[in-house]
Amino acid sequence: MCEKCGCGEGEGFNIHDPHHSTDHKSDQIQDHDHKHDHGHTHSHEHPHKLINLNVDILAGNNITAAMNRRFFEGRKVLCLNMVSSPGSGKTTILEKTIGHLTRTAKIYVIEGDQQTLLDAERIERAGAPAIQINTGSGCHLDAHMVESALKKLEIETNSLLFIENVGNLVCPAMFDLGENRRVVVMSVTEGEDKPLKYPYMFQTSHLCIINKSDLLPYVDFRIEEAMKHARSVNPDLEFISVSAKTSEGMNLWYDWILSQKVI
Ligand SMILES: Nc1nc2c(ncn2[C@@H]2O[C@H](COP(=O)(O)OP(=O)(O)O)[C@@H](O)[C@H]2O)c(=O)[nH]1
Ligand SMILES: [Mg+2]
Repeated sequence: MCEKCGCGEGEGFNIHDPHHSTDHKSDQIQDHDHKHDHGHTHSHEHPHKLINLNVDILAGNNITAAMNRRFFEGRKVLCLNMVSSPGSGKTTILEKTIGHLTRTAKIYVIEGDQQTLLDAERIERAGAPAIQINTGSGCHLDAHMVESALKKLEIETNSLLFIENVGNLVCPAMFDLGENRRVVVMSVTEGEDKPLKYPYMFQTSHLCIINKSDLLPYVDFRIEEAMKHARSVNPDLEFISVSAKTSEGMNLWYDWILSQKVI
């Protein structure tokens, strides 16, 4: 996890508003100061130092996440953090969801990727305002990045905010963004063992969407087996099986969103 790969040490990140795409100088925010003039060498450092640093980073993240959560409460915004491995269908699900729910609630999206504006552009084409955060070499969004994006989005009350996290089943599990619910998307092409291999993501999620059900005839994926594995790490996890391509099951997802009591 993050204390091993060092991703929590805070890279600079870029935040883009596709509405102002002519602004080629898009705001660049350095989220952590990285001075290393400790005045001593590192040769005798105790390995505990690495662990302490990560505790501090997560504590700082949690404070900002709590502020984000208060912001959502104050505006009656339902914030859903969508997490998955790359390519499981998060953006496709969001495109369909925007098309279906946009008359019911105002919808906003914060997109997280290491590079490119591609997903934010897809979301804007689907009809929702989007802010793209590029994390550079970073492998997750953190609460501070979301706080920065919120300042740009000007979210109305009683609305719906989706955060599409960086595609990664490991590090995003560690970072509370202040969301109301975490939704993990797995697709039937990824293998039914993923909840066992990446348990933290499934432990910290409220809903598991199993996507690409249209491909079930072509892959060795047993939905019941995947659900059994996921329940073994999180007995409270809810499940919805969908095909974002054919829209099969998508009504259950829309109903689930509207049943969440925040909006
Ligand atoms: N067959 C099938 N393909 C899908 C489905 N959902 C997404 N895809 C495809 O999977 C690929 C990755 O989708 P994308 O939404 O970009 O995934 P993300 O990386 O999680 O945002 C794209 O080629 C999509 O068209 C689905 O339900 N069925
Ligand atoms: Mg995407």
